Amino acid sequence: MKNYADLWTGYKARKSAGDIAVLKKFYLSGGAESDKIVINAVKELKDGLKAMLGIDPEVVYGQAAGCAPVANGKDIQDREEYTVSLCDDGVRIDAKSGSGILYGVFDVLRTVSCEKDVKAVYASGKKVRPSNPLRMLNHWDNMDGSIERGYSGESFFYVDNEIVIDDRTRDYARLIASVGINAVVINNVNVKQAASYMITDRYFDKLAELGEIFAGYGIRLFLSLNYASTIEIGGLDSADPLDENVIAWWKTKMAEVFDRIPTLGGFLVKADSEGRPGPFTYGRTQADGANMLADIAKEYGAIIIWRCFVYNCRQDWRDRKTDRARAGYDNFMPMDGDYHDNVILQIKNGPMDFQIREPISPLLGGLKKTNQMLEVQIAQEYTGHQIDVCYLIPEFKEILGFRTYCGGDKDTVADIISGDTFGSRYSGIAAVTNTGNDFNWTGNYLAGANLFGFGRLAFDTELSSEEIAEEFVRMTISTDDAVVKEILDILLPSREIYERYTSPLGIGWMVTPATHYGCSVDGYEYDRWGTYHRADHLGIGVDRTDKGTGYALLYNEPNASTYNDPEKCPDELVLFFHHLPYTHKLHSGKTVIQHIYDTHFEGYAEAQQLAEKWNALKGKVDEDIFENVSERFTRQLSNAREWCDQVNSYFFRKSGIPDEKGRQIW
Ligand code: GCV
Repeated sequence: MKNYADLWTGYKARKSAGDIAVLKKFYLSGGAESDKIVINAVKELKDGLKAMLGIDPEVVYGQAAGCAPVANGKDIQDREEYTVSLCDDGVRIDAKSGSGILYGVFDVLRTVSCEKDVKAVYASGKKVRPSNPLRMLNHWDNMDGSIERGYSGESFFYVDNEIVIDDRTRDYARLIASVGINAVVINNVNVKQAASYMITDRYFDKLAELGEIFAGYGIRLFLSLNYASTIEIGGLDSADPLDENVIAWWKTKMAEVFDRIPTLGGFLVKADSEGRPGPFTYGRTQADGANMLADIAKEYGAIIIWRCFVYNCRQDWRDRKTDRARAGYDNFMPMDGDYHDNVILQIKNGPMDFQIREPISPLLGGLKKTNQMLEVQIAQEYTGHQIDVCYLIPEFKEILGFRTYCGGDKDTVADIISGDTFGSRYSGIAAVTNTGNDFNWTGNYLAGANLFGFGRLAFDTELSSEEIAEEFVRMTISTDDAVVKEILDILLPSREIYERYTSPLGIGWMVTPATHYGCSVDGYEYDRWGTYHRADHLGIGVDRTDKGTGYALLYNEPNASTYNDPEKCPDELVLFFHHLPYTHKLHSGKTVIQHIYDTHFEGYAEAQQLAEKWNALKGKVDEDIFENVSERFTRQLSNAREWCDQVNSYFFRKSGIPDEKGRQIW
């Protein structure tokens, strides 16, 4: 008996939709029969179809006789794309690599699992090209087994500073490959203690084994790197990127690392951030640091992913000039074009830090000559700790759809990170993951929708939030139409509901310091982290206009003018950009203070409705799932009530303005 759930790779018995005879034979072309990814793909196909429909398909490699391919070789430009089509006596999957075959197989299994009509779905050939080259999960797992910002148990990669490889590891690779993930960083970006020794003989054998397991599912292994390894494990007294001894040390080290872990794709680096070491210590730029490592890694076909989350975390709260939101842009933009071609800048969104609502980082659409990827967070650090239901895919869709006006037709964030806008060699999207060793992997079973959804969206940014949520529900909870509808009605509005009962109008941050769960309006107000709401008895918000920190002007036009003007700025971001009186009228027609009251009362009431909806599903979904989510809802409601009452009371007491509707404020 496994001590973890199979989630969407559980493959329970399914009703056959339409004529399924075609599933008895598969023609695979593109990957070699002996390729371990193809071997895994075929096993998955056979296991999945057997469990769902009782079919044991025959698998034929190469061209099917009398069955013309829908897409020819020329059309298949990317090695991971695939085409699934039908022929007289079977299904064919055409690809250029084992990964393409694997993704095609998972496409078919998803179709069957969602009880869709196979013949209808693939009648005219379904060709899918991944939207993004890199589709990555970043684990913030520590080697002692803890997880920074983890809300679903301990790490399944580490126990007591040792790497664990077991059935769960293999099933994790299957699970994430099935939604299209092709890269994974297995250790926290805050690389300390034992993790600094990942690049030593102590861990090479296990890492090599892990890398092979992932490679069998088309996933490349990456490690977070301690920038000051030369000092911490190398015995040098410097980590200056221009120092010859430092460079020589890294040359020897990387030769050893790539020899011992041949599948390693490269490194993720958090430098000069929140106490982590970096090139600034030596008066060098971020580009100096990244390029030094990248030049050495290049020989091994590896890449350096360098985070842009560099800011002053020791700010004086009295200082109104320094603006944390600007920091990424100010630190990285001046060197656009200087980063070498195997460096990728990983840009956290938002520009502050994964709040429920922030504008898009101005580096996206600012940088034009640099490989870049977007970083989002499915670990619900500021969005409810996987206690509160918060389906994040609608937020990610907004980010991806944002027009940066960086020039040309292809100017959305999705265009940029796909590599299309600037013809980048490397690009993509990473999520700080929400997994742990809890039975259901993600703490709240419904948080699995974010893991599933991130992968699906990263693979195909055209998919809608609704489609993704529906696939998740059908594949993991129920295929009953009525149940599916109820759960979609919980998931789809959950992000906006969470936003309504927490921080208003883009201001963010009113969270309990350190844990980041629960309300504490002034928790960070007089602290060093650069995260302020600046509320007084007259108004609230941070002036980031040309008269304030100037942040709004970092955007391309017309975004800069829109954000700079409170009359044009979208309501949901207005306090991010402006300090406004409580009596300021929003586009909605409400005043700021009335908006605060209304949204908080509504958000709490809506959270109660979500819980009621879930409770009505008792007996209609698996008992374990029901109990898990039900228990979380109990905690969500008490959290939502605190947020509602504390925020409303705080602003009533500051402003002295009563609620127009006379509801109870404490
Ligand atoms: C991994 C925030 C989090 C930290 C995290 C950091 C980062 O500050 O609170 O836990 O550290 O972001 O993204 O590096």
